Order: sequence, then structure tokens, then C-alpha cells
Amino acid sequence: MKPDLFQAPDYYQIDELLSEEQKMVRDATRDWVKRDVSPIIEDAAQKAEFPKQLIKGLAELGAFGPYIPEEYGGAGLDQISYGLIMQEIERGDSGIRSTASVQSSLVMYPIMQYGTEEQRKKYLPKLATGELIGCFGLTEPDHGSNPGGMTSNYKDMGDHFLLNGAKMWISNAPFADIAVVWAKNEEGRIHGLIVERGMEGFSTPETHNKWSLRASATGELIFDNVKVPKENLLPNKSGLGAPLGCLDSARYGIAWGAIGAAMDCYDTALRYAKERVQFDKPIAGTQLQQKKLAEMITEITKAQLLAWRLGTLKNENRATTAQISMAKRNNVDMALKIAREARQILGGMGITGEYSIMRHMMNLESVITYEGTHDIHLLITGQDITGIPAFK
Ligand code: TGC
Ligand code: FAD
Repeated sequence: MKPDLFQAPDYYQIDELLSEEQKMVRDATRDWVKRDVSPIIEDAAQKAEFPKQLIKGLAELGAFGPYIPEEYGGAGLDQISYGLIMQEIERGDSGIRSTASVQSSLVMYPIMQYGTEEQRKKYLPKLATGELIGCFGLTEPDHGSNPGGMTSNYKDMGDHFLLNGAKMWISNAPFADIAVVWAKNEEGRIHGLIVERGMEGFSTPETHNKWSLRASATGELIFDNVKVPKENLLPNKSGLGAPLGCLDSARYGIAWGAIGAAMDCYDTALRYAKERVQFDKPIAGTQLQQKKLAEMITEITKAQLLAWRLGTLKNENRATTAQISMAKRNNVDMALKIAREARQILGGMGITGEYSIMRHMMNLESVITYEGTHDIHLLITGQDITGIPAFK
């Protein structure tokens, strides 16, 4: 892979909107990605292996629980810092950002928000240092966009719960130490349970042959009469709103993360277009390539402003589910379109692993599908503006 010469575009001086702390956190993550992720990520993706050696660095950056209070091992940062960390990590690779998103927003967040003080103290500090890695089991083979229809279930056996069912498409599942699993009780009410690797009847087979997110491990969670201790139930929220609340936090991070992937594609294509000579002049001097590059920087700038404003609302606890959903949909769609255009600017070179663009493009096909598909997010906005749900 070519050396990482990334220079971040900032067409509207958005840096001026950031605090010193936010810029410091962003720059530390940017340096780490350049030093530790860029040199190894293409090889990891080609081999379809999650690079576990990055876990320590992610933890040291504060990427595991950026906004979790320091007393539980988190970094105690604000929401814009969290977003900037996700942006920089996804500039390196969406799969690595996935690991950080899942750990922070889908594992630490529910334990923090819905767990007991004992659960917080037991799990959060170890998740923050990467000593424990978690995964989040919501999607099932027959219930993806409609998680409320889930059939995973648990029964009260007196001194423990008995869990049965299956989850699929679970990021980090093959090597996670714990899983936050959503299942229905005997009344059909959804609750979160912490399932630990090693519990009898719990297995996590890996999903192979992915053309996307190859540097992230994906798998199933199978529960065959798993005895879950009663103290592993997350007691403080139940119903579909509990997992959906976690998704708000993760989707917010993805809205920023996608900007990172788009910035990397744009920056690579701009540099290539200025260097690549055809018909005796750089292709950057042709009207067609300039149109592509001009549209890219315009869309990136709009996405940056959207994310920054959303982060400001989130810091004030005012961001709604529908606002977060719009930013996730818009920014991922933007990034995927930019990746496709950028790949064309590189001609044949665009399909090789010499450059990051094709990897970003393939990754973004998952990002536009997980945490709610593009269509589902259109319907969330549709419901918000009309008051009429069109899911069913
Ligand atoms: P609906 O009737 O709208 O809501 C059910 C209940 O939940 C409440 N609620 C919320 N509560 C808290 N926070 C939120 N954001 C909430 N949104 C809704 C709601 O008030 C209601 O409460 P109650 O008391 O009335 O019961 O639910 P619905 O069944 O109609 O579904 C709505 C829909 C389709 C939008 C939702 O199901 C959805 O978002 N589907 C998409 C599924 C999805 O995003 N799955 C993601 C799986 S995790 C993942 O992909 C991780 S990838 C990680 C990585 O690698 O980065
Ligand atoms: P489906 O729900 O079957 O949708 C298929 C198509 O139908 C889509 O185009 C969808 O938009 C459309 N559709 C569905 N309903 C409607 C409707 N009402 N109106 C119009 N169109 C509709 N899940 C987890 O729980 N944890 C994870 O860690 C996790 N990680 C993932 C990692 C990867 C790499 C991938 C690919 C997925 C992951 N997921 C995870 C699952 C992901 O959230 C689901 O794939 C996603 O929610 C869509 O569900 P589905 O794949 O079953 O598609």
C-alpha cells in the first residue's frame, strides 16, 4: 500500500468551531491512524483478519467509551470529541471504527445506562482498557430491520435465566468476551442480558466470505439452553426502546465516521488526479474530473457541518432519534457515492490495494446497511415529518 500522505480537507474552516481539547483528541487519533493503522490495514483486510494488535492503541486513545465517565474508566469526553475519534478511525478503516463503536455505544453504553452499579464496576473499566471486548446481539436471522419481532427468549428458572435463540451478523462476535444480548421474557418484554464466553450452550461461529468489512470479525451468537445468572440482567430499561437507545449513540458515531472514509477517498483522488498525466496534462485539469472533485468537497463540507451541529445538540441532550437517523443516512450515502466516484478517478489503479478507496467503498456497503438500512432511515424521517409510520 502507498505511504499515508493524508491531508484533511476543511473547506469552511470548521476547525474554528472546535475547542482545543476536541482538536487535540482528533489530532492524536489522526496520528495514531497514520502510524499504526495505515501500514497494516490493507494486509488485514486482504487476509480477512481483525488486527487485534490495535486494541491496546484504541484503548489508549480513549476510543473505548469516549463519553463514559472517568470513574468507570471512560475518557469523559464530550460528544463532538467522540465523533471526531470515530471520524479519524474510519478514515483508516470502517471495520476498526466498528469495533470501537460496538464497544463504546452498544456494550458500554447499555451497561452504563441500564445496568446496576455492580455491573458498571465489574465490566466498564475492563471494557475501557480493552481487557474485555464486547459485542451486541440484536439482529436475528428472521428479524433484521424489524428487531421487535425477535424470537430469542429467556425463562425464569428460579435461581437463573434459561436463554435460547440465535443472533446473526454480530460484529466482534467471534472473539468477544461478553455479549449484550436482547431477548424476550415470558411476557414477551425485551430485556438486555450480559452473556459471557464460556457459558455452557453459548457459541459464536464466524461468518466467512465477506467482501466488505473484511478487517472486522462478524459472527453468530447461538444460545442453546444457556444458564445466565440473574445478576446479568440489565434491569433499568426494558422494551424495544432499550436497544434503540443504544443505536442512537452508535448511529451518531457513524455519522461522523463516514466523513472520515469520504475524506480519505477525496484526498487520495485529488492527489492522484494532480499527478496522473493523460493527453499531456494532469487529469485534474479536465472539466469532468474537476466536476467530480468539486462535488465531493461540497458534500464533505455539508456533512461536516451536519455532524458538528448534531454534536452540539447532542452535547446539550437535545438531539432526537430522527435527527441522528438523518445524519447517519446522509453521511454514509455521501461517503459511498464519493468512494465510487473517487475510484473512477484512479482508473485501473482504483481497484487495487495500493490505494484505500476500493476498501472504503466495499466497507461502506455494510455501513449503509447496518445500524438501520438507508431505506429504514428514510422511513424514520418520513414518520417524523408526517406523523405516520410506514414500516408496516
Ligand atoms: P417503535 O414502535 O417505533 O418503537 C418501539 C418502542 O421503542 C421506543 N423508541 C425508542 N426509545 C428510546 N430511544 C429510541 N431511539 C427509540 N425509538 C423508539 C418507542 O417509543 C416505543 O416505545 P413503547 O414504550 O411505545 O413500546 O418500533 P418499531 O418496531 O415500529 O420499529 C421502528 C424501527 C423500524 C425504526 C426500528 O425497529 C429500527 O430502527 N430498525 C432498524 C434496526 C437496526 O437498526 N438494527 C441495528 C442492529 S445493531 C447493528 O447493526 C450494529 S452494527 C455495529 C457496527 O459494526 O458498527
Ligand atoms: P432486512 O431487514 O431483511 O432488509 C432487506 C431489505 O429490505 C433492505 O433493503 C431494507 O431496507 C428493506 N426493508 C426492510 N423493511 C422494509 C420496509 N418496512 N419498507 C421498505 N423496505 C424495507 N446487528 C447487530 O445486532 N449487531 C451487530 O454487531 C451487527 N453488525 C453487523 C455487521 C455487518 C457487517 C452487517 C452487514 C450487519 C450487522 N448487523 C448487526 C445487522 C444489521 O443491523 C442488519 O443487517 C440490518 O439491520 C438489516 O437487516 P437485514 O440484513 O436482516 O435486512
